[in-house]
Amino acid sequence: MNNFNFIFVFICLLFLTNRNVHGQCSSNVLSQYFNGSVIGIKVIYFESGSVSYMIGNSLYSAQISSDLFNINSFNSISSSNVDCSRSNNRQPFDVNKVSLPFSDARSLLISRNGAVSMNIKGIKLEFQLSYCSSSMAIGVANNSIPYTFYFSFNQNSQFGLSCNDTNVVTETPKPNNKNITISSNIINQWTTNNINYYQFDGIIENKSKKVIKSLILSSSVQLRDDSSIWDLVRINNNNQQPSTFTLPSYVNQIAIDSKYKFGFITKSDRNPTFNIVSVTYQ
Ligand SMILES: *[C@@H]1O[C@H](CO)[C@@H](O)[C@H](O)[C@H]1NC(C)=O
Ligand SMILES: *[C@@H]1O[C@H](CO)[C@@H](O)[C@H](O)[C@H]1NC(C)=O
Ligand SMILES: *[C@@H]1O[C@H](CO)[C@@H](O)[C@H](O)[C@H]1NC(C)=O
Ligand SMILES: *[C@@H]1O[C@H](CO)[C@@H](O)[C@H](O)[C@H]1NC(C)=O
Ligand SMILES: CC(=O)N[C@H]1CO[C@H](CO)[C@@H](O)[C@@H]1O
Repeated sequence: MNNFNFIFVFICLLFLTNRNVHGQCSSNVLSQYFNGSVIGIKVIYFESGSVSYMIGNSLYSAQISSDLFNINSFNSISSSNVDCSRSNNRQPFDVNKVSLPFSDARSLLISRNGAVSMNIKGIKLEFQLSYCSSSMAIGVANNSIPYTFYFSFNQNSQFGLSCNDTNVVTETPKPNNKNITISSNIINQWTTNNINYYQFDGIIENKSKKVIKSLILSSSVQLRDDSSIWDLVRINNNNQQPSTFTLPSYVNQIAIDSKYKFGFITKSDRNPTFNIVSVTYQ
């Protein structure tokens, strides 16, 4: 990790001396990233003399949103996180202080025309990217901080994980794929004002040979209301059907040999079907 700060200075110098930045953002420049592939995004910004560096992955999927939306836990690391534990040397960008800036899959939205909506730990920013090249863009947000975005078709994996990224893959599974199963069963039921309610436990089981890093599910489940699902996050608008769900941002992975549990309340006793829209393995 000792080289990390030097790499940072290098990245920052690259940014400051970058002469390949052309004019206004047009939809043509960014539209290549709206082709259904998972897009690796890196964000660098400067605030009060510190540098923050965020990485993660986003996706455009017509059924879900007209924007690129974040599909997994973006990681953020900052020069202001200093570690002094090793040999009493100041080490910025302490990997043990990585934070998860986004709380759901709508926290970083980028439109084809370069409109950005970003919600970092409850602070909402909306701005227009002002300069774009084919792989980078800069915009000054309404908190006066300039944000630089780097786009790539290579997916990012999280800080602090094994450096061997060769096996990060995102798939759109076939309907009869048995490697990931999603099942549910009723654990409680009650009647209020003559309406029957059913509480379900859901289980996602990874029967593949790989660690699941992120998942997008689609279902026509009719929830009691917007708050009647936990440990899954609905991406699209409440009344839109089918609904799309993702793992909450605090879930970094569905580990090897683990089952992931979620819960929900419906007005129907029929077990809903959850289909897998996409899955990212590492
Ligand atoms: C999207 O474009 C990239 C770069 O051209 C390509 O590698 C990728 O396969 C495309 N994805 C889809 C789903 O067509
Ligand atoms: C930035 O814009 C958003 C959305 O319009 C607004 O909610 C937020 O308060 C603004 N932030 C600042 C620092 O002006
Ligand atoms: C990286 O992972 C791949 C796939 O699991 C494996 O074949 C390869 O040997 C690994 N490389 C190293 C250096 O560990
Ligand atoms: C299930 O996972 C195995 C191992 O990762 C893979 O070889 C196989 O093709 C997968 N099956 C399906 C139906 O995707
Ligand atoms: C639930 C779960 O994690 N299942 C599988 C995930 O991937 C590992 C990889 O070896 C399998 O062993 C698990 O059964």
